[in-house]
Amino acid sequence: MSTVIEDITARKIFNNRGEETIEVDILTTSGFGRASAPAGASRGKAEVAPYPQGGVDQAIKKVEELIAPELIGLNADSQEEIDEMLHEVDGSDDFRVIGGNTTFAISLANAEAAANSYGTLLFQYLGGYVAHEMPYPLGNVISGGRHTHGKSPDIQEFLALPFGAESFLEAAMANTQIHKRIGAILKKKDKLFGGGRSDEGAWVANIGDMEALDVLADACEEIGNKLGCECGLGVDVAASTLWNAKQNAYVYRRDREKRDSDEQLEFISELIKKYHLVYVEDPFHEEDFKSFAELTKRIKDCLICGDDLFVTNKERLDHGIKMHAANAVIIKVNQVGTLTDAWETIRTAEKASYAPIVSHRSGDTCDWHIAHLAVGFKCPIIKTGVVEGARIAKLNELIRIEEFLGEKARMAGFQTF
Ligand code: 2PG
Ligand code: MG
Repeated sequence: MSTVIEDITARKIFNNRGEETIEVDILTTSGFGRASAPAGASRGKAEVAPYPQGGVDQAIKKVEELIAPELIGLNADSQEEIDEMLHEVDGSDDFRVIGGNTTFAISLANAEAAANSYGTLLFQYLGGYVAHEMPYPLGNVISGGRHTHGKSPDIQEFLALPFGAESFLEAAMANTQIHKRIGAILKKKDKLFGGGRSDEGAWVANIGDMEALDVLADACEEIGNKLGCECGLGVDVAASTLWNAKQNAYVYRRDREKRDSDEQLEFISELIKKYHLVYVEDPFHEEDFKSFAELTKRIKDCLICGDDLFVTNKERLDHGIKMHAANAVIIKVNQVGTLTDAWETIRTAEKASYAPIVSHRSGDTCDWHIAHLAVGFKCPIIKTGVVEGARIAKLNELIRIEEFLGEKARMAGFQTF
C-alpha cells in the first residue's frame, strides 16, 4: 500500500444546471479518487473565487501547468500538506489565481484517493472507526427567491427536518413523502400549478411565504403522524438576496413588503413562534452579525444558522462566536476551497457548541462526497435536497453508509429541540 500521488487529471463536466464545472482524478500508487465541484446561485460575498479568469478551461490549464507538478510525488494521506500547497501555488487570499472550485475538486479527490489507497471508505478515513453517527437530512421542498424565476415565495427555501426519525433511511423516506404530499397539496390549491421544480428539486409555485409555510406545516404534520416520526419545519431566508442597502430594507417583492432590520427581526421571530420553526438560515444579510445575535438571544429551541454570514470561514465564524450571533453554521467546502480549511471551521464550531451542517449547493453534480464528510466529521445535519439526481446521489450514499455500519449506526444527537 502506498499513497504517493502518481497522476492528476482535470476535465470539464456539467452540473445539474448544465453549467461547466471541474472534475479531478487523482491516482496514487495503490488508489484512486475523483471529485467534482458544485456551484452556488446565492453566493456569499466573502466566499473564495470559484474559478480563475477564463473559467473552467483556465482552471484545467492551471492544474496541468502549475498544480500537478507540485503535487505529484507527495503523499495523498498528508491532506494538510496538499491543501497548504494549493494555498502556496495560488498565493492570493481568495484562490482567485487557481480557483476555489479547482482546489475543492483536488482536495476532495485527494482525500478519496488516500482512503481508497488504504482500502477504507472516505468517512472512516476521515473519522476513524468510531465514526458511526448518521446526520438528519434537511430537505428543501419549496423554492423561492433567487432559486426561482417568476412568481414564487420571497424566502429562498422551505425545509423539512425529520428529527424524530430513528434511522437515516426513515428520515430520508419522511422527506420524500413530505415532498410528494406538498406536490399534491399545491396541485389542489392552484389549478395552474404545473409541477415545476427548482435546481434542487423543490416545488416552485405561485404562493407567498406564509402560504408556503402553511403547506409545509400541513405536510409535515400529516406525514409525521403517518410515520410516527416528528418532522420539524425550517427556512433559508437567504436574506442577503432580499437586502437593499440603498433602501436600508429587506424587499419582499411578491408579498409587497419592505422590512427594516428591526421589522425583519420581529417578522422572523413571529415566524419561528407561529410555525415552531426548528431551523432558520440567514435571516439577516451577510454583514448583520448584530441582528443575528439579537435573534439568537431571543429564541430558544431553534437552530439559527449562518451560511452567507460565515461562508465556512474560520475567522468569520470566530467573530460570530464572540458576538453570540448563531448556534449553527453551514459547511460548504467550496466556499473556502479546501477540506483542511473546512475542517478547521468545523472544529471551531464544535468547540463553541455550534452545530456544523454540511451542505450541497444549488448547482451540483452526482458527487456524493458530502455524505462522507457528514459522517466522518460528525455533522448532525446534512442539507442536500430531497429529490433530483444530484441530491439523490448523496442521500443514497448515506443509505449505503448506514447499511455498511449495521448495528453500530446511530442517529446523531443534538440539543436544540
Ligand atoms: C444555500 C444554497 C444551497 P446556493 O443558500 O444554502 O441551498 O444555495 O448553492 O445557491 O448558494
Ligand atoms: Mg443558504
